[in-house]
Amino acid sequence: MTTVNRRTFLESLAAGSVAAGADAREASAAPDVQRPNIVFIFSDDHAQAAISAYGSRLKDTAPTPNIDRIAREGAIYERSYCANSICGPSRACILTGKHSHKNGFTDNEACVFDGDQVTFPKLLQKAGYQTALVGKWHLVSQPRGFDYWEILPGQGNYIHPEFIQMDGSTRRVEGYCTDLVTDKSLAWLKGSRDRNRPFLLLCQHKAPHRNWIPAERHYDLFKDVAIPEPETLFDTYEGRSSAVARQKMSIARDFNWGHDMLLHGKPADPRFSGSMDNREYQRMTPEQKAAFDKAYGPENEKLLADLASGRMSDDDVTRWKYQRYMKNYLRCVKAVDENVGRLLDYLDESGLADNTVVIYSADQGFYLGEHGWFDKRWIFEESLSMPFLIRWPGVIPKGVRSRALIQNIDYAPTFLQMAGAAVPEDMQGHSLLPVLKNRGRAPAGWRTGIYYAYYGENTHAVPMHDGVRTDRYKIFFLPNSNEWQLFDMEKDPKEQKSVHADPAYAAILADMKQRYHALRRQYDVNNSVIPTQRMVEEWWRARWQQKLKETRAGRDCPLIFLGDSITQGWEENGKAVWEKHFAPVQALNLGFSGDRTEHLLWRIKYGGLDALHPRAAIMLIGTNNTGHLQRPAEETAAGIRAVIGEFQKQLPRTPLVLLAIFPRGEHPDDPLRRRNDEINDRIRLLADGARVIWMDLCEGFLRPDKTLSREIMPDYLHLSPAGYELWSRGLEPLWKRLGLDVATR
Ligand code: SGN
Ligand code: CA
Repeated sequence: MTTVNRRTFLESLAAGSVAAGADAREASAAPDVQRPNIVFIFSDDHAQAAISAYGSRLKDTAPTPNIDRIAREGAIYERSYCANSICGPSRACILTGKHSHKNGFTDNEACVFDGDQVTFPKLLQKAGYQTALVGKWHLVSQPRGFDYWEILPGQGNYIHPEFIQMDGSTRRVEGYCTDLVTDKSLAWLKGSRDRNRPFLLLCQHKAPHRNWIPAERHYDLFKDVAIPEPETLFDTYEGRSSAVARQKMSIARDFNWGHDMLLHGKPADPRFSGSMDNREYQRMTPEQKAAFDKAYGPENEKLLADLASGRMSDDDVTRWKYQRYMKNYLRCVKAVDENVGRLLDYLDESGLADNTVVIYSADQGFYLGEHGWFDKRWIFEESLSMPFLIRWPGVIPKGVRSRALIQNIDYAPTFLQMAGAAVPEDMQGHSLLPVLKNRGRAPAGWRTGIYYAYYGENTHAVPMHDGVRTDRYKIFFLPNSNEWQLFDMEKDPKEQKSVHADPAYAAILADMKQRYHALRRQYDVNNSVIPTQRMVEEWWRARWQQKLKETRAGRDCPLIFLGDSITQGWEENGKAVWEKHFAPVQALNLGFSGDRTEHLLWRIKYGGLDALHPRAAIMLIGTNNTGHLQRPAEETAAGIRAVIGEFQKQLPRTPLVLLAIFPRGEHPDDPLRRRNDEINDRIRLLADGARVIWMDLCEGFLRPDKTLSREIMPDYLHLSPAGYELWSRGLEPLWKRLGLDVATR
């Protein structure tokens, strides 16, 4: 066993020799190595612009001296980005060092973090670190890899929050969340931990997350101050995809009277919407409520009077909302900053500071009125960016400002390398050590672009998109509308105009598309295999909820049909045939128009199908992978393989009838028809004749010369009533085999 003292350990880090592999394992096995402690202070929705060290328009109004101290005594990263700009996904990226499609936590609405995965806390624990987690977690499953944890349930509360304990019980604690998370972190630091071993502490605040409830001591902060507005508060959304205008995160349109604006009662003015109350107020004691009302009451009264007088224009109302929002947000930040100070002070007093790496970060950025928005999700700069400030005495010199492109998937490998532990090969991020020890300058060979993917949610109606940010440009793709967007960040830092169609940018566009595809290849992104929902589309969400209700009712349903619009069409052109053959056996139609393999995959994963105990399922999927985005056959075939895998996971005893994708296009040499043929050639191999039964009905729809007729497929894709009759007949041989009592002709 080698013994390494702190100096040699740091020197070896600086020389880059402590990395993955034998050295690292040896080092981590040594009990007396002075490996650094890691204190990771992590807040929720804290935008770079609300940290004064970043130097934004708010820096003088709302300084953050304690957070800034980390930058002053260490480094601040200006090009620090997340991989997916929402809570759970960002946290999963951090824990695993992998993009969302690899760690499986793509969205906040359905995903549960798979705790069996390799995470950096588990590996640090194995390497001898004591590990602790306090505060917001938001990954649904219980934390693993921690010697001690105490977490907020879900989003948690600001006022007298509950904490879930390691034994699964929940305890309500009196006080203000940001203070309590720090109290508990300090208690652990001061408590019974082994002083001879290094530690990892994740101190994770709820603040400054919506609905922005300050600590009582900060109610009057910024009272008579006008918070500077961003230039784009009244963005008109011209020059960009129409999806940018359609989101529901607008200060003007989407704030609740109670929940966000902290007023009581119901708004009489139509420019205030949303009926959600301020539930944090309801958690307060009578004394706290009185203090709250005393602080906010007069301003509220004035607003009501001004609204009633008719004096306020729409823009005045938006400005008022902006001020109310920002003051509360910045008050929450103030408490975070004070609590960062408390932790830093303790590190000083206890003598731990010298050998402790301190990082301040947040799960994503946030819109502080830019584009007229609150919230995040978009690849635009304010929410793509994450704060990243780091202090590491002896390794990082003071006052470094870095413009290297870094990302949250880098944190896990960085922490592992700091601890001298091996970095698993399948982690997709890169250790930041070579950047940290190079005064923040990107060393040769460092990445020149980051990959980003947001998978779409119902909340705030931001559609799925993915893209790449390089030093100068940003490109992204919106699959729902099949649109590219391109921004020149140097000429248009506020991202006001997409130049994707500007001939002057043709070469840049081509280059950025190439980078986009290259990074997707590098990270192994095949959207056909990534479970994806379409909640942003209202009709899809309504159909999903309706079908989920039917499934959950657990009715006797021997037969289900899984697919896209061709399957959904049993409710339209196929209705007569369905009524005759399938309605009598209580079959269930789970066809969703426009679905691709990734959507069906998501529906099977989260659809509760096991409640139905079906005797068989008939699946037709894939033609939209071909039609919408001309995906390569092998990607779609992999998607179908994934769907089958998920189906078998959910319904291990139900045979799945896999239909060859129906022909499309009038002629046999139609490129999309040929693409489908190619997919069929691949997927027929997935059948085993028992659990997966292959059925190719294609010939039945074709004329002898292999052309399609308009009588069968009026648009050469969807079936006519006669087409559904043919489909039903084609299935007839199955019924006996599957023991189903479907009426035949
Ligand atoms: C809640 C908020 C949203 C926010 C999401 C995700 N609504 O749903 O505004 O985008 O959390 O936030 S609220 O009515 O509950 O305030 S995240 O930080 O967890 O990603
Ligand atoms: Ca968040």
